[in-house]
Amino acid sequence: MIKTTLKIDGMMCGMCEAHINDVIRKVVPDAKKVKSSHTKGESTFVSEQEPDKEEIIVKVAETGYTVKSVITEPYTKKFLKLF
Ligand SMILES: [Cu+2]
Repeated sequence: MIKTTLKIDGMMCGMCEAHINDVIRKVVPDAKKVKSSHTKGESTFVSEQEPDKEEIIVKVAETGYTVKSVITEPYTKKFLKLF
């Protein structure tokens, strides 16, 4: 699993967040935990494969926003062990 963090310019409200989430789901059909925050200027999601960064940047730009950076990192579920 890969966690992707997008730094995005131009999100102003919840509608913008929804637009970005829609773009992410279209470009990365298996994306899970899709979340966007206009206050942080950031979107995150988790997917099985490394996403196509170029396509995300292009599609987000077509929607009217600017991707400033794309960061991917291994996603590991955190387990809380109770004994
Ligand atoms: Cu908005």
